Amino acid sequence: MNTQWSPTDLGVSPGTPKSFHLKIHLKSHMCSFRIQLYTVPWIGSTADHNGLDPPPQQIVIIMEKVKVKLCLCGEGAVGKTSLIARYVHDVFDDKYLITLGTKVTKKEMSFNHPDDGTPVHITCMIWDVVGQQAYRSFMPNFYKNASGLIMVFDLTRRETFTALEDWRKFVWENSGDVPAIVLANKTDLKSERTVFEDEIKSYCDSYGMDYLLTSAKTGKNVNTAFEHIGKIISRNL
Ligand SMILES: Nc1nc2c(ncn2[C@@H]2O[C@H](COP(=O)(O)OP(=O)(O)OP(=O)(O)O)[C@@H](O)[C@H]2O)c(=O)[nH]1
Ligand SMILES: [Mg+2]
Repeated sequence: MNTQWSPTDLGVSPGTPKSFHLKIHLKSHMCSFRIQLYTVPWIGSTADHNGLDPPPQQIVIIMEKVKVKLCLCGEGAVGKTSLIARYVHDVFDDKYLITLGTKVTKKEMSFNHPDDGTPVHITCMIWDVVGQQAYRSFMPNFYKNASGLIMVFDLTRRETFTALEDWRKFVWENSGDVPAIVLANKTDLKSERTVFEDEIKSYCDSYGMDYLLTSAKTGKNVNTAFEHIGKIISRNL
């Protein structure tokens, strides 16, 4: 592209970065980019800028694909880390290893846009956090700027379902009304189930949230769940 712009044409003051969003509909898919414009002093010799005085400013354009922040919440040992591991690496481990602090996993997501069906590609940063209540006071900022939330409970432990409301309040108080879905996990443990679908539906309906019955162990509905929240996020990009 040979177009030449001066900093003023672009509304950029020298030295001040200006950033904005650009949605590009390429031939077959949509990519969302964050663009940053910087002006920097001319580095070449005087001859390079035809003897102009003062030397022109150079404009540097930095384009990077938008990263969305997807957070998980829910009580300890409900399967948050296992769901991420199943989705990102397609693995499952029976051993329980508490998540200490936070862990962020990057995943490129591709799906069709829920409104117009065009293929969408986003970079998703998946934030996993310890579910044990004792650690909650350390993480009020964890959910800041989240684009989406996955609330997880364990179908075999009723108290993890009732605790979802506390989690919802905690997250929404700290980061606003983040679009959320509920995952009823460990559906493979059929005989140990203590929470049933009508209660889950009634809870989710009261906040306009969708829910899915999942199993990190068998993989049931795991990809569908992440793709579903990805689609909800893409509507807000
Ligand atoms: N049967 C069965 N076990 C599961 C499932 N998902 C997770 N588990 C097991 O449940 C235990 C806890 O799983 P984690 O993924 O570590 O739970 P977590 O929610 O990340 O726990 P914290 O990090 O403490 O918040 C582990 O032993 C997992 O193997 C599932 O879908 N079915
Ligand atoms: Mg964990």
